[in-house]
Amino acid sequence: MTTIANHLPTSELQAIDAAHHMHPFTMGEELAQKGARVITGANGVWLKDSEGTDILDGMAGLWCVNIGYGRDELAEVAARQMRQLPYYNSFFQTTNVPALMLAKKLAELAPGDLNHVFFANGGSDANDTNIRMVRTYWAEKGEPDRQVIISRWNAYHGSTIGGTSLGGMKGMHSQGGLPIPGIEFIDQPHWYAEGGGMSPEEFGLERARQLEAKIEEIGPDKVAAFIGEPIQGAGGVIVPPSTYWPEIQRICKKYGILLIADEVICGFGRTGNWFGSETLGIQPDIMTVAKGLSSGYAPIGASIVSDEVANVLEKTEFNHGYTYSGHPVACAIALENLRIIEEEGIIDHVRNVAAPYLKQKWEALTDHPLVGEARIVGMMASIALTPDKASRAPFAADAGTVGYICRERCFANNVIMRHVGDRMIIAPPLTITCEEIDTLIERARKSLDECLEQIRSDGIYEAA
Ligand code: PXG
Repeated sequence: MTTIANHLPTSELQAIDAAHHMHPFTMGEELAQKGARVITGANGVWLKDSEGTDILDGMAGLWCVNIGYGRDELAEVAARQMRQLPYYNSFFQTTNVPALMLAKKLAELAPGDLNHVFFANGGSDANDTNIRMVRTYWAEKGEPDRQVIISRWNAYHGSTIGGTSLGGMKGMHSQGGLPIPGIEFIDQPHWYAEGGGMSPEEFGLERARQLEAKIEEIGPDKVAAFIGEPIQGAGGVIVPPSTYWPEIQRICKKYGILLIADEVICGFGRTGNWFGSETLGIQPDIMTVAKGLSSGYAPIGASIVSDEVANVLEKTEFNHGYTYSGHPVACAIALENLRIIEEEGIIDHVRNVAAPYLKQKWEALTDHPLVGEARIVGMMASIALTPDKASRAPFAADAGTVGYICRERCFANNVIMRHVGDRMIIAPPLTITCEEIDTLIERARKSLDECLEQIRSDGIYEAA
């Protein structure tokens, strides 16, 4: 059998990594000098690196390991399925049992009449499916001019050509000549950074009404769909004002455009319900799911589609699909993951235990001199770092400079928190205990203290 060489010295593993492994969203040269941290194992909320250090994973991998690491049941289901049927496709009038059972389960769990599932390998390619699906839907309905999808600046919908185009990250668009034609953007509902003197409620309405203005500008008969994350994740855990989603929903209904909720981060318990759409009061026509669907134990994503959309698509051949759509091993793992979430009451644990406890500790971080606001819904949370709490001012230094320093301090203190610009974010495994939350907060506070000390001594503790 292949030996996975955990026994090599760290420096050797790092040298091989630097020589051959290209990392996503990473400055290769800088990482090669520094050496990547080599993660060799994990259990619960704890990662272990090649030096034997235990690290508290405040990000559940990349927002995905909802049930925590080290669940043998998933390994066993995977091995069993590999022996039974490691692969078969669902292209040519065939199916497999894990795929059809998972589709049924997702139809049960998803809100409203979202009863049909198109499988993908992750969130990006599920969103690629959505682009082609909504455009094909309108063409089949006899409205082929309805091609435009409206999204939001600073949204994240993945990193394929389609996903990057739907996302509103300008730094991503600039690499590869994106977005593709027919994607339009409105501003994000980010009150803390962009709300100025408005109340959050006024601001939420103002941002939602940009959708109506954009539809009128493009022409209502040319708009296919609107896409949004219930709560923006990669953009910085931006919780929209309470007025935002109801107004978006009203506008989508008024113009008859499809609403796509990108649940890749918000799904499977993250916000305290099965889906973020339930927490935020959204009734989508299509949901994108991935990540927590398998708790990251296997790559899998899906589009969950309404009866209306599926009924229209059913009448044509939708020339779309991936070799691994409905992969039996990934589907079997996802089914076992959903069983664990359900039978172990993990969403109740979030709602009744972990989220209320974390909320209290997280919001208390606003007593720290660097923290301007703390936002949290369920088990996704952010804090804004600021040099001036009263004015919500950004730092004079380039956006992200202080956030990066803080993230480096977290890394050194063996807790994983991400930074997005100068916001620090967490999304730990949903199974985290109160004791582990205490450890997380202790390490976060220590990192904030050290960050403050460093920016003072670097002379960058000042407002723009
Ligand atoms: N939609 C949303 C809302 C996401 O958060 C994707 C789609 C794409 O999924 P895949 O499985 O193709 O990666 C995502 C992924 C970060 C980070 O740094 C976030 C994601 C991926 C990688 C990094 O916050 N989200």
